[in-house]
Amino acid sequence: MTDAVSYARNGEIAVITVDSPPVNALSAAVRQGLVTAMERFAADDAQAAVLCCAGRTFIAGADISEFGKPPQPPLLPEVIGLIEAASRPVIAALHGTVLGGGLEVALGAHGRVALAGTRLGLPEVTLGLLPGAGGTQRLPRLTGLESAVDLITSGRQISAEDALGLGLIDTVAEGGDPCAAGIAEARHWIAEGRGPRPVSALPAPAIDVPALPALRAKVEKAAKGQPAPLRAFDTIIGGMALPLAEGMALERAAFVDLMASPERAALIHAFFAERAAARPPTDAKPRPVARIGVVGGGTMGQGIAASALSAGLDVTLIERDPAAADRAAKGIAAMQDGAVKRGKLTAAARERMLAEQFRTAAGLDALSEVDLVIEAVFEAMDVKRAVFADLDRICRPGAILATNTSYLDLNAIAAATSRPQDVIGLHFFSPANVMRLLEIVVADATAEDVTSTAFALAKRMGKIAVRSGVCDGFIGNRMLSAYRTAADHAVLDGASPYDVDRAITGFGFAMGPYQVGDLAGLDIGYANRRRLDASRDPRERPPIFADRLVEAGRLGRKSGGGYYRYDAEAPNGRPDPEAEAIIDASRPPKPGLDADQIRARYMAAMVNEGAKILDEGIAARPGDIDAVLLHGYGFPRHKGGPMHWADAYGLERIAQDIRSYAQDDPYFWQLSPLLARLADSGGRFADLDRKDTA
Ligand code: 3H9
Repeated sequence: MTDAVSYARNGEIAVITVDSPPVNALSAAVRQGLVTAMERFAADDAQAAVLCCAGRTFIAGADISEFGKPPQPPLLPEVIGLIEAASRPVIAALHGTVLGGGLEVALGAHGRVALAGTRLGLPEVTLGLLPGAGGTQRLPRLTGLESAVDLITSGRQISAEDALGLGLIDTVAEGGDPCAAGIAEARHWIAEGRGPRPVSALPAPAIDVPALPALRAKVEKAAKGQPAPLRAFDTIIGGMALPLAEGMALERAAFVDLMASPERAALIHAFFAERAAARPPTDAKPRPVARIGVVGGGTMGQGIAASALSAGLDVTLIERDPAAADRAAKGIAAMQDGAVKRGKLTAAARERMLAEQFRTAAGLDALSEVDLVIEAVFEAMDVKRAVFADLDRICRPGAILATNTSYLDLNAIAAATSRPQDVIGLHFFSPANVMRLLEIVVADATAEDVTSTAFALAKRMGKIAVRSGVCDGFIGNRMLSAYRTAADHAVLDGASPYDVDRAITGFGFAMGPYQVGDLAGLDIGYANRRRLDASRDPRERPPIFADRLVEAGRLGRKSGGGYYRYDAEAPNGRPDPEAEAIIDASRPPKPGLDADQIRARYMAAMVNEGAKILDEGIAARPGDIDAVLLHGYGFPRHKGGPMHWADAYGLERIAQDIRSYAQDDPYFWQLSPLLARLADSGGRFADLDRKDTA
C-alpha cells in the first residue's frame, strides 16, 4: 500500500480508499496504490470490493501536474485493466466531481453508485486531450454512441441523475458517506449473486453510418479549429469496429499525439495560471463578510449585486431615489431569471434570495452596518471621492470600502477617507453576473487582511481573482489600450477595419476590435478623445478616421452603422463602402498590411505592454496577465494567453519586430526592458511563473 491508497475489510467486503488531497488526482503514488490494492484483493477472500475516496471528491482525473513529464509506470490504462479483470465485483462509490481519469477508473469497475449531487464528465478536450484510459472505448458501450460523442467531445459535466438516465451509473444514493453507499451497493450485488460485469465485455453500439458525416461536422463546428474534439470523435468511431484492445491502442496513439500539441500546453497553462492567480498573495486571515452594500444600480451595480446574491450574501443596493432603486431591483430580478433559465439557480432559490437577502435604499446611511461596500457609480474621480468620503463617515470601523473603478487612481480614492488601509479595488467585468474575471486592485496602504478578504470573496462569488497594482487601466484595460492603438495604427497605415477584424478573429478572438467598437458605441471613444485632446503628446497618432465616422452620425450598432452596416439582412453587420470612403478620405493612401503583419503588430503591442506591466510589478506573474486576457478580453483559451503565446511564438521575433516598428514610430513602439532582456538572453516569460508545468 502507499499512503495515498488504503485497504481494509468491512465484513465480507474489501474497502479500497484513495486519500490524496486536494482532489484525489491519479498521481503515480495513487496508481501504484491501486495496483497494490487490487493485488491484495485478488489474494483475499472478500466477496466484493468497494473503491471510494476520502475528502471532497472521488478521483477528479489524472494528475495534470505530471503532464509534459516522462510518464511513470504503472500507466492508468493498465491500472484500470486490473480493476476490470478482478474475479469478484468491484463497485465504484462516487461523490464530488468524477472527472477524466476518475470517471475512467469508475468505468473500469463493475458497478457504480453515486451520491446525489455528484457531477460526472470527461473534460479532457478542455485540456486539449482526449480520455486516454479507455474512456473513448468504454463509455459508448454503456451509454450508446451519441451520448458518448456528446460528453467526450464537449467535455461537459452531467448530474448523477442524468448519468443514471444514460446508464452510466447504476444507482443514486441519497447523501451520507460515499464508502457506506458503496458497501450497501456491494452487499446488494452479493445478495443477488451478481458476478463481475466488465464494461469492455458489452457489445459496441451499432453505428448509423449515413448519419456520421453530419455528426462529425457538428463536432468540427463546435471545436473552432482545436484538434482534440475531432480526434476524440474519430477515435470513438474507429474503435467501435475493433476489439477493445485495438480500440485502446488507437486511443493511446491519439492521446500521445495530443499530449505533444501546442493547444494542450496552452490549455494546461491556462488551468494552472488561473488557479495560481486566484491564490491570495497573503496569509492574513480574511475579515468575515456576510452583508454587503452596492452603491449604484446601473448595469454594473446590478450585475455585482446579482452575483453577490447568488453567493449567499445579504445585499443592500443604494440608488439616488426610489424610482432608480426600483429599476435596479427589476434589472437584478431579470438577471436572476436568466440564471434560472441557464439552470444555475432554482426558481424557489431565486424567490427566496430576492425576498430575504436583498433590499434597496435611497441613501448611503443604510450601509452603516455592512461588512463591505462595492461602489459602482459614474467613472469620475470627484464623484468617487465624494462617495468614499461619505462612506468613511457612515460605515462601521473595519468595514471594507471597495471601488469598481476600471481606470482611476485607487490611491487618490483611498486618500478621500480616513482609513486607506480598508480601501481596495474590485474591478468586475460586464456583465458582472456572468463574467468570471475580477481584478483585485491593491493600493499602497491596503491592509493585508483586506486583500485576503477580497480573494476569499472572489472565490465565494465563483470569480477568477487576479491581483493588480495601481496604474491607469490596471492589467486588462492597460493592455487593451495598447493593442487597440496598434489596431488603429494599422488602419492609419492603410489596412481596412475589416482586414483588422478578419486578422484578429482569424487568430481566435470571437470579435475584432472594430466589431467590438461598434457594439460598445463609437461615441464613447470620441468623447474620451476630446477629453484628452489638450494633453495629447504631438507624437501620438490618434484615430482620425474614428472621429470622422462619429461626425458622420455613425455611432455603431445603435445607429445602424459604424465601421459596419447593420440591417435586417445583416444584423451582425457587413462591410460598408460608405464607411470605407470616410476612412479613406481621412488618411493618406498607403499600401496596407496583410493579415500576418496586422496580427504581428497587434500581438507585439499586447505582449510588450504585458512585459511592462510585469516589470513594474503591476502584475505578479506572466500567468496572471494570461488569466486576465483569457477571462476578460476573449483571448482564445487554446493559445494560453498572450504571455504563454509569446513564449511559444518566440520573444526574439517579437523584440525584433518592435525594434523595426520603432524606426517609423519610436513614440508608440518603446520596447519593454524586460522583453528585451528575455529576448536577448533566450529567456521565457514562463521562467518567471511560480508554477507552470505546461
Ligand atoms: C485526465 O484525466 C486524462 C485521462 O483521461 C488519461 C490519463 C492517461 N491534477 O480547481 P480547484 C488542484 S485529464 C492535479 O481550485 P475546485 C488544483 O490545481 C484530467 N491537480 O478546486 C488546485 O491546486 P492549488 C481531467 C489538480 O473545488 C486544487 O487541486 N480532470 C487537478 O474549484 C484545487 O482545485 C480535470 O480536468 C488535477 N486533475 O474544483 C479536472 N485538479 O490549491 C480538473 C485540481 O494548489 N480539475 N487540481 O491551486 C477541476 O476541474 C477542478 O479542480 C475540480 C475542483 C472540479 C476538480
